[in-house]
Amino acid sequence: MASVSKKTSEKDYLCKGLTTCEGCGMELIARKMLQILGPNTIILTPPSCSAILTGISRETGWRVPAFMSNLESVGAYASGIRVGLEVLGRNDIHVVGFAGDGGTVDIGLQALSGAIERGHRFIYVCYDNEAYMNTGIQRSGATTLGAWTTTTPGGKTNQRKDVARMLLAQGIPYLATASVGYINDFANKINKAKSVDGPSYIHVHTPCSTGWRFPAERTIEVARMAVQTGMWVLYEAEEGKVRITRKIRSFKPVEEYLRLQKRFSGITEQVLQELKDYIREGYEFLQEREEKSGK
Ligand SMILES: Cc1ncc(C[n+]2csc(CCOP(=O)(O)OP(=O)(O)O)c2C)c(N)n1
Ligand code: SF4
Ligand SMILES: [Mg+2]
Repeated sequence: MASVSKKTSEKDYLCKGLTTCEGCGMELIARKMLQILGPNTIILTPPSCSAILTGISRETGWRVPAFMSNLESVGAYASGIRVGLEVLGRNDIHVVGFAGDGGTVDIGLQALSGAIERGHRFIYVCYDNEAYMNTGIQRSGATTLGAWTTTTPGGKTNQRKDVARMLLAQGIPYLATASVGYINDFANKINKAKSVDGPSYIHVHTPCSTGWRFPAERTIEVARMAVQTGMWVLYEAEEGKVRITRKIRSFKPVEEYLRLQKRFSGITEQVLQELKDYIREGYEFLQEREEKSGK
C-alpha cells in the first residue's frame, strides 16, 4: 500500500504571475491540486496550455519537479517514472499527469488506457476546456455538440466523447469527474486519489474564457451553471461503485448555460433538443449505476 501522507499543505507550489489568460480555470485547478498533493510530487504536462506552467528552458512555474512529455504519451511517461521510483524504493512520491482534453480523450488515450491496464500507481488529471486551446481553439473529442470552434465554424456536429465512462468500463480503481466551479469537491477527490494503490483518473470541467468566448471574470459562474443544468455531472467511482457527489433535484434549463457563452450563439432547436436528451440520458445512466452500487 502507498506510504504517502494524507495531510493537506497550505503552501502554494505554483508560482504567481504566470502567463495564462486572465481568469484561467486550468491554473486554479493546478494550484489546488498541488496544495493537496504537496511537495513530493512529479508533474508531467504535454504540449497544451498546461505547458505554460511547466515553462521553457530553465524557467518553470512549478515549485516541484516537472517534465514536459509529448502529447501522445503522458500515460507511458507516468508508468516509466513510477517503475523507476519503485526501483529506488521511493514510494512517498506522487506521479501526476496533468493534461488537456485533446491530449487525453484523443491523442494520448492509448497510452493512458495502457498505463491504467498495467495498474501503475499514478494520478491523471484531465482539465477539460473542450478544445485544443493552445494551438488556436480547434475542436476535440470532448467539445460539446453545437459548440463553435475554429474547426467547427457552424457548430460541432457530434456529441462529446465521454472518456470517464470509457475508463469506468475499463475498471479503473478510482475515477472521478470534478469542476473548477466546485473546488472543494475537486480537493476531496484529489485527496482520495492520493491514497489509491493503483491508477486514478480525475476529469475536471474547466471553462476557458478565451475559447468559449465569455468575460474572464465569469469562469466560476459558467462552471457552476454547467453542473446546475446537468451538462456536467459530478461523481466518483471507487472500484466501480458510482456515487454522484452533487445531486441535482431539478436541473436549471440548459439554455441558461448556453447563453453565457458566445460559442453557442448559433445553436439550432434540433441541437438544443439533442443536448437535452444527452443530459437526461447521462444522468439516468449514472443514477442507475449508483443504485446498483448501493451508494
Ligand atoms: C502528436 C501531436 N499532435 C499535435 C501537436 C500540436 N499541439 C500542441 S498543443 C496542442 C493542443 C492540445 O490541446 P489540449 O490537450 O486540449 O490542451 P489545451 O491546449 O486545450 O490546454 C496541439 C494539437 C503535438 N504537439 N503533438
Ligand atoms: S486559452 Fe484557456 S486554458 Fe489556455 S491559458 Fe487561456 S484561459 Fe487558460
Ligand atoms: Mg483543451
